Amino acid sequence: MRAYWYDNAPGDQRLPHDSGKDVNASALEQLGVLYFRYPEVAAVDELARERGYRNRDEITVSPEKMGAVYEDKVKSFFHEHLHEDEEIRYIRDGQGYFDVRSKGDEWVRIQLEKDDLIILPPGIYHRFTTDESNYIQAMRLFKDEPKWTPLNRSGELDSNQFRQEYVSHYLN
Ligand code: KMT
Ligand code: NI
Repeated sequence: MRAYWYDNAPGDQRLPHDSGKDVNASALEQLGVLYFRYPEVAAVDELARERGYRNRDEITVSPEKMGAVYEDKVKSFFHEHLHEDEEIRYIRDGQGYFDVRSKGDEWVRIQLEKDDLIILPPGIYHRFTTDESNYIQAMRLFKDEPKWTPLNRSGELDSNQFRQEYVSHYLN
């Protein structure tokens, strides 16, 4: 894992967009973003028990796996959104970027690779993209009935209960 301020330069979303200014794990924690490195899947089972993630599946994002819809999928993952539940991703192969909004509403880019696990809290605005390798495989963990429909950012969404709880907890 490496996190840094996104450079906001034009160009493909899959480029690094690296400003060269790092963001450390404790700054991520202040945004409610938790990061773990788990070379052993057993540690993930333990985390899942502790936090009540009773279900999981695997997703591969690549042109080989997704075919013609790949480019559209990658664009849709990159629309800024939130969920009313945690988003938990355990990277099994390849790499990719999660971008999360900072307190000042700037993008922080989080580069993840194999054995990285990230937990995004409910209500945080974020987006995802593959990198130039166009390949990532991830385990998605979730509770019984995940509310992980992406809700795209809008003025109206600011009054969403989960958004308001996130703001009052982390951004004040
Ligand atoms: C998401 O929620 O953006 C995804 O599931 C993307 C693939 S998981 C790395
Ligand atoms: Ni999401």
